[in-house]
Amino acid sequence: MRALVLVDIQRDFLPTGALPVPKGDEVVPVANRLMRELGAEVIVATQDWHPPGHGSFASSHSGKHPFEVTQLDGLDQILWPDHCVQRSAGAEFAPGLDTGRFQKVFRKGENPNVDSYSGFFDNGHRSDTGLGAWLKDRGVTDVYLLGLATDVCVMYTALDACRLGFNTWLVVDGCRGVNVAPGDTHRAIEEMQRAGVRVATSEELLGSRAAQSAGLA
Ligand code: VGL
Ligand code: ZN
Repeated sequence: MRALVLVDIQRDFLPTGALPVPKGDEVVPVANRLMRELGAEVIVATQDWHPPGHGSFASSHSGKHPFEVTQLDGLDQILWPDHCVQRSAGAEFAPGLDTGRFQKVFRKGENPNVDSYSGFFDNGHRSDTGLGAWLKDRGVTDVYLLGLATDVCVMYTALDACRLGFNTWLVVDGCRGVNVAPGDTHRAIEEMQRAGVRVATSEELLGSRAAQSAGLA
């Protein structure tokens, strides 16, 4: 069983959003096409969903600025601009994203004292969103990941998917990175590959799918 997992494709991560990911809007048509054409039995999305004043926001720490690093509950924490505040427009899914195909949405980042980059666990691996068990209950063995941002939430979601024993694919053209430091996206892809994540383009995945159903592969 295959699951398509769309990570944090939300307004605040689009180029006009509060925490802009360059070209983040370009993942929307890739996500829509894969939802239509990949034939994954399971389609889910994650949604960054912070309470106002979340501990990952620079504005919650006096004298700190976005992209500085601090400590939060014993963990290194990059401080971000306020983003994806619960029920705000910025937390909504990207315009044009075909959310009607989502079977379930897993929200993360609700605990004000810890950030949650992965769609499976918080950054301290203390609490669980339920995504792993939900996928396993449905017999999912293969996870196809795309979304925003490659070097933050997509990477941590992919590393956890591998650790949980899913065959994990990164749909590389369906992701864009934030690149707080230049080269972060490149390094993130290498780190995912070292952990066992396979990297493919949507064309490759759809091509092999077409070849399979035509009996050619
Ligand atoms: C993300 C930074 C802060 C992401 C979420 O979705 O990649 N990045 N919160
Ligand atoms: Zn966040």
